[in-house]
Parts: sequence; C-alpha cells; structure tokens
Amino acid sequence: MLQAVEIETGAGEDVVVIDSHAIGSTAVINGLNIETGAQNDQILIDLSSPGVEQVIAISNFSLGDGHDILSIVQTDTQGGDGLTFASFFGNDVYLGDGDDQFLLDMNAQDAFWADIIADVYAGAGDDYLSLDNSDTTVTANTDPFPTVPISVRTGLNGDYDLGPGDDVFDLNVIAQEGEAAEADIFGGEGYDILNILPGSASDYTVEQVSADGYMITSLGQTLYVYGVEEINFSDDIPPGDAII
Ligand SMILES: [Ca+2]
Ligand SMILES: [Ca+2]
Ligand SMILES: [Ca+2]
Repeated sequence: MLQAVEIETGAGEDVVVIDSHAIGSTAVINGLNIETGAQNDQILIDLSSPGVEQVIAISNFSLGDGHDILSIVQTDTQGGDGLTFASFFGNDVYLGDGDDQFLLDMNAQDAFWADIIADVYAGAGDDYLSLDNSDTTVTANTDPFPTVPISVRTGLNGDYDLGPGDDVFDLNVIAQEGEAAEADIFGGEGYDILNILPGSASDYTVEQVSADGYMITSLGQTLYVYGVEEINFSDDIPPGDAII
C-alpha cells in the first residue's frame, strides 16, 4: 500500500515507475500527489494483486508541460472470488501543455467495482486518452457474505476536458445496467475525436442537447459530450461513418 505520498521530480525528463505486484490481496494507492514538472515525463504504474483490491484513490497526477505519458494498469491476477474491487476514483489528472497520453487499463475478474471517477484536464496539445475496463468481468456475487448487500459500481464518472489541440479519446468503459454513471466530455478547441468502443451504435441512444452538445446513453452510462467534432462507435471504425 502506498499512502499519502508526495513525489516531485521537478524539471528534466523524468520516469517514475510504481510497480506493485502485491502478494496479498490488497494493492492500493491512496493519497498520492505526484508532480513531474516541465519537459517530457512518464509515470508508469502497474498495480496487481491476486484478488480483492486494485484501487487508486484520492490522488493527484500532474505532469506539467512537455509530451508526457501517464500509463496505469490495474490487474486482478486471480479470479473466482466474486469480491474484487478495482477502482480509479476521486483522482485528478493534469496532463499540461504538450502532446500527452493518459492510458488506463483495468483488468479485474469477478469484480463488483470496476469504475473510473476522475477529473482529467489534458491541456493544450494533441492529446490521447484511452480508458478501458472492457477486460473486466463483473459479478455481484455476495458470497461469502450473503447477508451483506453489495452494490455494483462500474462505468465512467467525472469531467474529461481535452483542451486546445486535436485530441483523440478512445473510451472503452462499460457500465452495467442499472448504474447511474455519468461523465462530461469537453473537446475544447481543435478537431477532437471520441471513439466509443463497447458494443455498437445500435446499443446507444444519441440526443442533441445543445448546438455542440450530445447526450449519449447505454445501459447504466450517460455521457454528455460537448465540442467534439467526431463521435464514432466501434462499428463505424473504419471507415469512419461518424454520427456527427
Ligand atoms: Ca512534463
Ligand atoms: Ca496536453
Ligand atoms: Ca481539443
């Protein structure tokens, strides 16, 4: 467990690697504040454990100017317990100016949490976001505590501001039916592309809510998308028969 830790690397091209392969069931980062400053930095986090918890919470990732990469992989290495909670919640991500990448890949088995709750600011530059919980299997198995109700928590919540520049957001996050997951996505200036990857276009309803705003819903997920020039579903790519 990494808790209430401050990391500041200052200027220069920095690489911060947090490689946590927990032997026990808990792999948790909580209250991490990491600032990598100017120039081209990389923060690479690989968080895995054999079940129960792969959680990153209440943390701040600030990568400053430069072409930065924040890569996070959360993996449950042992399924079958029905009690996994994998989560990226209560986190702020500031990618700063420059062409940045934020990659989050969640791989939980028999999870009842597999959610992303964050505020992400990509700043200026041609940024790329890829958020993915599609390899996660969700089961609301209450064993071995059958008297305790376990609420399933999946999907995407928070604000995702792509900022100036031509940005691409690959969104591969699934919210289970009955969830109330809600996220706002702002393209900002530039030609921005949102690729919604789970399912196909027929799984979604799309409603125009303002001159440049769309409400997109499917299962337990609602997305409000503003200022994005191109929205594709998986069956549109290729050839790119975008809905707008
Ligand atoms: Ca930087
Ligand atoms: Ca940026
Ligand atoms: Ca933009």
